[in-house]
Amino acid sequence: SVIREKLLSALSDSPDDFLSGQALADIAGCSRAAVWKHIEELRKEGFVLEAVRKKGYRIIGSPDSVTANKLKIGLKTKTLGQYIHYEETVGSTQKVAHELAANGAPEGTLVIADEQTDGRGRLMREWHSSKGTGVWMSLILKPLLPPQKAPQFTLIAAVAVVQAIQETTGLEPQIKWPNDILINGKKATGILTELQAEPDKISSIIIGIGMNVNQTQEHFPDELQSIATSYGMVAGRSLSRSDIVQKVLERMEALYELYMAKGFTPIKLMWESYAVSIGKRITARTINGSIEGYARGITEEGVLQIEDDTGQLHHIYSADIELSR
Ligand code: BTX
Repeated sequence: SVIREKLLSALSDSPDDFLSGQALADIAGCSRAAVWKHIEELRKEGFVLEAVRKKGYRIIGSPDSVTANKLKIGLKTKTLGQYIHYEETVGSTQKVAHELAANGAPEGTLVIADEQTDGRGRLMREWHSSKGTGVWMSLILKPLLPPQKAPQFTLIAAVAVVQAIQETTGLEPQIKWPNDILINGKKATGILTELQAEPDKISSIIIGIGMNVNQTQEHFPDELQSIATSYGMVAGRSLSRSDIVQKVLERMEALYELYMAKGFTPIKLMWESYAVSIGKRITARTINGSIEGYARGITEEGVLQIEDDTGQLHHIYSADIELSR
């Protein structure tokens, strides 16, 4: 609710001072009784609000949640994440975002959940999304662009995520084309870009981002034990999911603006600087078979270029890649 948002931002702006019930009522534009009710609701969400007679309220703790209330405190974006649709448990945030987008959700709408029971990767593969441990989110963008440009958004999002991880954790993640973010060689994040489009124009791009933040080894099922990791496992401490989401939204907004103003070239340079496979010998498995060779780079369109042993250059639009040994 708008009132709760106003209360939280007032309390968060002055963490050391008490704000009286009347002051909060004035700020939020409601009665003192309503303030009290909203404070109770916020406590249920996990915020720790101290109340002292004759002094008022102050905030002394907030949960590691990714609710709309929590994410909006201190969020420094103009559009991305200004509308937040949070659900505690959802099948897939992609599905919810598709529905919202089809029903006119504005650009920058964020769908986020504490848990997904049917999280999806590419080709309908499963994305493991355990409760309270990661960030499972889908962002709706509405760029005025032809549909062919959509795959570039996977790469823009990857750069945004890498920069956000660097800023919040000091870790140095790497990107594996097209959509994996690796830390210490293990998958810590996946990105899935989907599209609603007319023949010549994008209606909505839905960028799904799954970030493993605070999982420990036991959270991952057997088949992921050797390939998956979380930021927290590598950093050796538990991390604030909401800080990471805010940073991703901020970086994404900046990169999106840069992209719309200057095109893909500046993003491509950043992307290549984080890419693990460029210059290395790789195998790309596509639906039409495998190609082995040296990854030479990506094109202006975000297409991967591989040079095989005969010197022929292949353009890879979609594949899973593996570093050869
Ligand atoms: P992908 O097809 O590149 O990767 C899927 C593969 O990654 C799986 O087959 C499995 O081997 C592995 N995997 C599954 N879960 C995890 C995990 N938690 N960590 C590491 N590896 C894993 C990647 O697809 C794109 C994933 C996007 C997920 C987001 S979450 C929010 C949004 N909603 C939704 O349903 N999907 C997106």
